[in-house]
Amino acid sequence: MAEIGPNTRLRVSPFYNATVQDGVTAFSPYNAMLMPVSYGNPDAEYDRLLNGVSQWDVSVERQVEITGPDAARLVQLLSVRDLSTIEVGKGKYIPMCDHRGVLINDPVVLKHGSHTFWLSIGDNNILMWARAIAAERGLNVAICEPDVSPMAVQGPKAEEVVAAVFGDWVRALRYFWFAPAEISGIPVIVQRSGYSKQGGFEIYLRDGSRGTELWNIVKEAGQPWGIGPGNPNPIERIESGLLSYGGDTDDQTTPFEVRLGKYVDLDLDDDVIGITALRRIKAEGVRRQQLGIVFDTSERHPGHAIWYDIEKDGQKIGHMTCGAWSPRAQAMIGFALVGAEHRVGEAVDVKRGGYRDKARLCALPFF
Ligand code: THG
Repeated sequence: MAEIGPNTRLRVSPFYNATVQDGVTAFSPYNAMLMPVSYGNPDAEYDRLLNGVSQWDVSVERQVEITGPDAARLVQLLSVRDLSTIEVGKGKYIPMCDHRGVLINDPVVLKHGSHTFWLSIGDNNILMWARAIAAERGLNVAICEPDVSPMAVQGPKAEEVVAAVFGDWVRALRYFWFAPAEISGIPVIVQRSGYSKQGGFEIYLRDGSRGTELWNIVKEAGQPWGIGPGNPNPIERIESGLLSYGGDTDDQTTPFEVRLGKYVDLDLDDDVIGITALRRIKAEGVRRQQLGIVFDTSERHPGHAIWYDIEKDGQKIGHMTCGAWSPRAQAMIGFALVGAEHRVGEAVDVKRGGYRDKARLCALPFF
């Protein structure tokens, strides 16, 4: 088997050595880094996330730091969600669009002060985008990628572990709120957040030279609750209806098509990038929608759906953008990106390689 490993164009996570020590078996490229995606035991990794606690290297969630007198202005120009009421110390999930209203990222924004923000980004170059927009609009800001690397601690026992490391004050943190902290002199930000619906925290490491230390502190503290390594879980996130930008979206996808319409504020100023396009799209009618899809057979298929065609009565109506065997549903499930005229309950076919599987459209989330 050929190898791909860290090099000058594939940056190393501060937790890389720790994840290798913990038996990582597969990576996926993301923001020019390697994200661990398996430790070789998918059933245990899923079980830990649902019933215990799981530790993830998500340093690929890079931060774009925007500071300066026009920082708040720039962040609002980049986001189609209204940020006028966001408080210092709180995060918010914000769709970002290009001038066509097409989704280009769905970061979590963290407001550190009236002139300091981080965009915690998905897989796309927002550093370059933010700098270009700032320059074109003549804004007084500084933009950089700081030395910050998130680690997620997710699952019903995550709070016990994070409280054991940082103290009981973390129990009072509300959803998406964050605070600076330190452990053994390692500077971090602790936030109640994360890419799962099982609860938990993200610990943003602020000194990349201390990744192994931080990883081992959390691992040690989590032993009483059976902590183990994991990653943004492909099964749980489908069951929970969490969007994967770039996985479930293409170069035409608007926020309306993928259930992010509730985070779009159409009465924002016209200079917010994408907002005039989104108003027009909304008025003309949205073409596609994201629904769930569940296979009729309870047979467990290997592999993942990669934009399999979905047909109804022999006509192509869209794509299955992701899929997994769900232990909770005891069925193959996934997301369907189909024409807006289709309805929950409709019977469809999925063309999977040489096979044709019978399936049904359903509501999201599954759980
Ligand atoms: N955490 C942080 N940064 C991130 C991610 C993260 N950057 C990249 C990627 N993940 C961005 N994508 C998401 C997708 C979903 C959520 C967060 C980031 C999320 N969504 C909730 C939901 O859809 O129910 C809550 C949204 C809300 O109510 O505001 O949490 O995981 N730091």
